[in-house]
Amino acid sequence: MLTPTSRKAGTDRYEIELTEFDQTVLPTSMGKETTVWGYAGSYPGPTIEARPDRAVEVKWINNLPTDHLLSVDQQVHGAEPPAPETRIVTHLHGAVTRPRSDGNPEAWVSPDGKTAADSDVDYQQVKEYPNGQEPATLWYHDHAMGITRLNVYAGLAGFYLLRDPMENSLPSGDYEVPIVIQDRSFNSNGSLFYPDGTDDDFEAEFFGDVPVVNGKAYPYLEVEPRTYRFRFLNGSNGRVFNLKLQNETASGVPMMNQIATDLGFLESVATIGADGDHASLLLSGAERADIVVDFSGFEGQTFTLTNTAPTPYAGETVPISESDMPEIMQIKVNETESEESHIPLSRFLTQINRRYPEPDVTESGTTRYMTLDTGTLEVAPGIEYDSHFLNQSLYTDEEAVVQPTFGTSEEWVVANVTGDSHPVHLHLVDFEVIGRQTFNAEAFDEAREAGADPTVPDYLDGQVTKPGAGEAGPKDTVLVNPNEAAIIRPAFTGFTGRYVWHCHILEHEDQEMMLPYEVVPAE
Ligand SMILES: [Cu+2]
Repeated sequence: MLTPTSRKAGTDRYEIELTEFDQTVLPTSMGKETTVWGYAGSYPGPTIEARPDRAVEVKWINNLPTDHLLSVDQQVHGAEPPAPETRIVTHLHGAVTRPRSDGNPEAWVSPDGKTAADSDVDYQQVKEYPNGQEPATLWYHDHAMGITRLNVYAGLAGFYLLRDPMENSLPSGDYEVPIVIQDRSFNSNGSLFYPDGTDDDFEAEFFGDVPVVNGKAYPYLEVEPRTYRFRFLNGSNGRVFNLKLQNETASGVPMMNQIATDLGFLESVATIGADGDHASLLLSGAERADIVVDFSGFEGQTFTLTNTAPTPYAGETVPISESDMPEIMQIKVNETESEESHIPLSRFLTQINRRYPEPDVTESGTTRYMTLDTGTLEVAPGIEYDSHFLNQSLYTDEEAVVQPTFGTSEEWVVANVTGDSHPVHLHLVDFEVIGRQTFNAEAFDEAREAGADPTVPDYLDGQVTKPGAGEAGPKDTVLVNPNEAAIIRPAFTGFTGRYVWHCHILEHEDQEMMLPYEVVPAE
């Protein structure tokens, strides 16, 4: 946890330096250090603690080397010369901020202070986070145009916990553990491996072969036989996780009790495990799940957090024997007796939800049909790369910028016309997942290729499937599987101005799977 540089007048101020350093990521027994990028000398960055309605200001200081740690593909939009190799802009994922503090991908800065010549949103070094929102597990990570996948992979991510004092009645202190799960690959000397980007195509999406949790490869966590609160975050570039506890020493596993989603608390506990609401915890890139687990009665036993999501993920899981990353981490329960008392979870949820009622928004009546697409992009005369898009548009297409009205909610139907699942993230807002509907992507795409100008609703089929219990809370990221449309209801409150929405597979985002949108004032 990070201590503010100063606290005054209702604001906690921090100065956080981004630097390159060596850290022991691989098991100590291997004796190899890994060069990473981090915040305040740490990968992942230090956890920032904040409370609702008390502002935080962070001066993000780019002291990284001018040469990137990883190979920059200059064919990617935003990374073309003369853009400096090393550029950063920090986005606080899930935060309600003004555009200039949002971490707009164009509002980057280089170590020597260069900024984009013609950015939609001006660069601002000190970012202001008003925290005027429901408590939630936020996280900060880099978002610089065209190199987000490289900057985050190099290590630029950390937790930001927006916490109400009422949460002290949950397991806290040593018994509350933020857990960011990432996948990484390593060269034999211990350095990070990422494809070098000199191929004659974009890096479609990258999956590492080593599970890294909170900056440690193949980790284990020792716990006492009591209740813990785990704040899970999938911080991978492209990997989806489907998580479950498995008992290595005896039979039986504790239930995982989910109390919050990306951006706030559930109305009631979602149970995950055998006979639970969900058999496993599906977590795509950038999604968070706040989970309470009771290890009492499991003294001396060892659990493995297993993963059965294949790569790439397309809506189906595999048997554990076929998983390419079957084990994420181990949890060893020791024999330490300790006192504990915490409020029943259902009572806590009732109380906290009463304290943070849903904000008032008017339904605008606007429904927007969005598509997740693949296609080709001409990177040089006569040279086409395979790429990913939203609404078959480029980031720079001004006509693709939708303009929701401040203070209203809209219905977005996000239809997947590709063969992979995509976690779709909107900046600024939270949304309700209304449900998912079958979408005939192949017929839609054929009609589109034939120039028939098809509309999404004509290819939606059957009932809307409601979200599962673990998804029935405030969200900022939603996974959309192939042959499916996700229906979400974003509420455009907080601030007006320009933000972005994008796929959170970072390689896709760096291609063209990101568009600006603009919240406009009510007439
Ligand atoms: Cu994607």
